[in-house]
Amino acid sequence: MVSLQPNPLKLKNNSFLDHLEDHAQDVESILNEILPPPITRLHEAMRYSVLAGGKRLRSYLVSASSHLFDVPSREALQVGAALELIHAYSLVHDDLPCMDNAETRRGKPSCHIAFGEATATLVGDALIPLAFQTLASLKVDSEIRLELTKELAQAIGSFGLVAGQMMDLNQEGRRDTVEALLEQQRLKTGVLFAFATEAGAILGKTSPEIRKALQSYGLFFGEAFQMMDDWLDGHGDEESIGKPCDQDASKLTFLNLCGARLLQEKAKNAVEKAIETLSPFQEKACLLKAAAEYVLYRQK
Ligand code: GRG
Repeated sequence: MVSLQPNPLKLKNNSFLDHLEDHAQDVESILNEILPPPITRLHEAMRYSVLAGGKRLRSYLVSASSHLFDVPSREALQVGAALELIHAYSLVHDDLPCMDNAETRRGKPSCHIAFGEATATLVGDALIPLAFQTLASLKVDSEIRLELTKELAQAIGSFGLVAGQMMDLNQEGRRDTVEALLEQQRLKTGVLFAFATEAGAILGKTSPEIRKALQSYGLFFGEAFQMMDDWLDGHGDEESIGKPCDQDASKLTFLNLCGARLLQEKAKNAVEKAIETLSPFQEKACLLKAAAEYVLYRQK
C-alpha cells in the first residue's frame, strides 16, 4: 500500500505516474470491498462502471491533501472511494443518450451500451447513496462525518455538479465567453476536485484559512484539468484517452473559444495559482505540487 509519507525524494525517484498507479490499486481495493458482489444485473453494472479503470485523480487528491495533516491513509482512501463512486455516477449519467450520448467511456462501451439505458440510470441512482453510506461509516469524529457529508452534498447538488450539467445542456441563450465557460466548468469539474482537497483539511481538523487554501487549490486544479481535457479532445490520442476525439468540436469549450496556444497559457497559469496555494506546507505538499504539474503533461 502506498504510504504517502513525507518523502519528496521518493517521489523524485518514482515518477508521479507510478505513485498515481499505486494509489489507484489502493483505492480500487477499497471500492471492491464497498461495492456489492455482482449477484444481480444492477450490481454487475455498478461494478462494471466503477471498476472499469480511470486515473483515480480525485481520490489521489484526497490522500495527498490528507497527507499534509498525517491523517491515517485508510480514512483518506475511504473518503476517496466515496468520491470515486460519485465521479462514476456522473460519468454514467453524462454518457446517457438524453445527456452527452457517448458510446464509450474509459476505453469500453458506456454503461448504457453494455447494460441498457434503464439499468445505467439506476446504476447512477444507486452509486450516490452508496457514496454517502461510505462517508457515514467512517470511523472518525461525528463532526467530521457530518462536515464531509454536507460538503459533498453541496458540491454535487443543484448549486454544484448538477447545475454545471444543466448549464452544459442548456445551450439556448448561452454566453460564449471565457468567464461563462469558467463558471460552467467550475461547477461541472472544479467542485469535485475542490471537495477532494478540502476533504483532507476536514479530516485533518485544520484551520478555516488552510481549508480555504486547499479548496482554492482544487478549483485551480479543476480549471487547468478541464482546459487540458478540451485540448486532449482536439489533439490527444483516442486510444490513450479511451473515447473518440473531436467530440466537442461544436460545443462551447476552451479550445474553441481561445485556441490551443492561449488555452495552454491559461492552463499553465491556473497550475501556477494552484501551486501558490501550497506555500504554507513547503516540502510536505510535494504530492499536490506534482499532481498539479501532471495536469499539463497528462496524455489521458
Ligand atoms: C450527470 C449530474 C451529471 C453530471 C455530469 C462530470 C460530468 C457532469 C460529466 C462528465 C463528462 C465531463 C466532460 C466532465 C468533465 C470532467 C471530466 C473531464 C471528467 C473525466 O474525468 P477523468 O479524466 O476521468 O478524471 P477518469 O476516467 O480518469 O476517472
